[in-house]
Amino acid sequence: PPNGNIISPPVTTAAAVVPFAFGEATLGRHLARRLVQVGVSDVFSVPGDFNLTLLDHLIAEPGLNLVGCCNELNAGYAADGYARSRGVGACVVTFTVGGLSVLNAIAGAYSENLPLICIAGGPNSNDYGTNRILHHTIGLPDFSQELRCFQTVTCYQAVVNNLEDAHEQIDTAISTALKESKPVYISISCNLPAIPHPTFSREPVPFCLSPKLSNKMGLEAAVEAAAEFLNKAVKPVMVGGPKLRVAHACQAFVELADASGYALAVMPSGKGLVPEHHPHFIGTYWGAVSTAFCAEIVESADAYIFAGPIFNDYSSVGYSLLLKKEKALIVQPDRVVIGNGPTFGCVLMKDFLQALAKRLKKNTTAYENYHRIFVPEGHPLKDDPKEPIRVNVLFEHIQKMLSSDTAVIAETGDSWFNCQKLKLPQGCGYEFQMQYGSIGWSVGATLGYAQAATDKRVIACIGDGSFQVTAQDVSTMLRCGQKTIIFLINNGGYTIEVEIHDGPYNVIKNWNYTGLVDAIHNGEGKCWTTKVFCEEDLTGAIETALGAKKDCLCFIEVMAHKDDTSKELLEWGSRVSAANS
Ligand code: TPP
Repeated sequence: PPNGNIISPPVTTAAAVVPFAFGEATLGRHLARRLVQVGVSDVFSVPGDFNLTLLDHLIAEPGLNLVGCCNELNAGYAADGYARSRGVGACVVTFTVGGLSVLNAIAGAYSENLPLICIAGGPNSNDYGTNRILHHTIGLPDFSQELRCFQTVTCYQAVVNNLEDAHEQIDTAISTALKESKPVYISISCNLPAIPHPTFSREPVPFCLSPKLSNKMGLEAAVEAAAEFLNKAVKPVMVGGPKLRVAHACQAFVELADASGYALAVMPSGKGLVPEHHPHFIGTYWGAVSTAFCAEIVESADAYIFAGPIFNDYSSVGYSLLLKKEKALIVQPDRVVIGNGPTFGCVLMKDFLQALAKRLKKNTTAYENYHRIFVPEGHPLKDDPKEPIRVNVLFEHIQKMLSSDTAVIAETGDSWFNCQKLKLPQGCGYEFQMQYGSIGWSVGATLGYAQAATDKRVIACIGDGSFQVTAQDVSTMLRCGQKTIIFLINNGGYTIEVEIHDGPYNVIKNWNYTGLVDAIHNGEGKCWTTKVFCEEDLTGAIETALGAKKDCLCFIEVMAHKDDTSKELLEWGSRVSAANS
């Protein structure tokens, strides 16, 4: 695959699971086996009395590892990070207090089209229909509050409070998550996980998913119309968006670029889904904050294919993109829209791109012109290596660390802009949460991603404000023996907010971040921390992280000036601010 995080649909196989011994065909084991069958081998959880028996049955499943997290929000973020690498993730929480705590992470996974199975221990099945008041609720005889909250952030909800329907409910929930690429909610009554039932076969019956198919006539008509539209263009370009992932169309997108010769750009939120080593690659298209010469080529094209875009206020830089609808061919996971003209529904992106590749005339004009006019970006000025570190120097060093054996996790904040400019080598993973942008996401997501992508060393770039939200789960990274390198950028505030609209609320209390991580480490697990004040410190720290401490979680606190931002953030901030007012 072009990049590390380009995943195939989860494989459903019965090979990984073994027949249950007599009496083991319980609801809990059935659920555990189903998780393993769809590709989940780690479940992120926080225990509570409504889910304890369920957890017993999950850990009894040989292929399943339970990862205890410090809080439910991080467990949800970890399942999100895991799903980005594995194609599906799962977390287990307790009734309402756990459920409401994980909601924000589930909403984020929804926004990123991630199949995430959120399992909550629920009330005793005998309590349904009574007017009992349960603990962990707000004190009303109503068990539905948690469910009602999940209805807005999941695509399917199953309340399993009887054994007769449990098999069907669980299978429908899991298959819906995979089909829709969205989170689902499964509540399991706390008294049921240990009970066997004839519907839970002792044999590992495979999990079946019916594939989505394109409408054949619609596909042909869409390809015909698109070919006509594009073959008369003089300098067409292609731009990949974030929904390439959910459409499983990354490879088809590249094949189209190969066949057509078109220039290839990526939207900021699609970074990692389009190969940056491809000869036609021209950079990130992000309006006024695009990488050098990319916006000029895209906006001056006479036709552009946007595959899986999301145009929101942030990706459109405060609605300032210079695009024209009549020049655009928009390909979404299941539909194609051509200019101001027709829309073709029930057409899958992957099928469409593959069929279109056979119909386009070769046109290399835009890409060749990009090469003709392109002047490479400069390098940061050389300072005395003992001068206070500058953020652009930091990222120049991070760039050199990247390879197919690494993956970058970028937290919301100036890291969005600094990481966006990293040129990803083939196979280097890249993840961030641009649509939802919930600060603190990266700590949990790093935990989950590293747990899933054991072949990669994760490099997380996290601002101090974001880290303060979810720092605890560095603890779980250590427990799991992860070797992530965390760059904590200590600039004393919420800098991205400063550039949108400043006030005293954007200054945060300074922490001793390495001291905090040392306290969490507490002598258990492999951990190395250091503070970096100048370039010389940084080169030393990176050398150690990649050398003597390569088997450790390495936490590098970079002391940056509070006004040291990327130039893209300054430009983007003023445009978003104008759109907000
Ligand atoms: N709360 C949540 C959960 N998510 C948010 N996005 C915000 C608040 C608003 N917000 C967006 S970015 C940001 C805040 C508070 C500050 C991030 O600061 P930091 O992590 O230090 O990164 P920097 O901007 O300094 O690079």
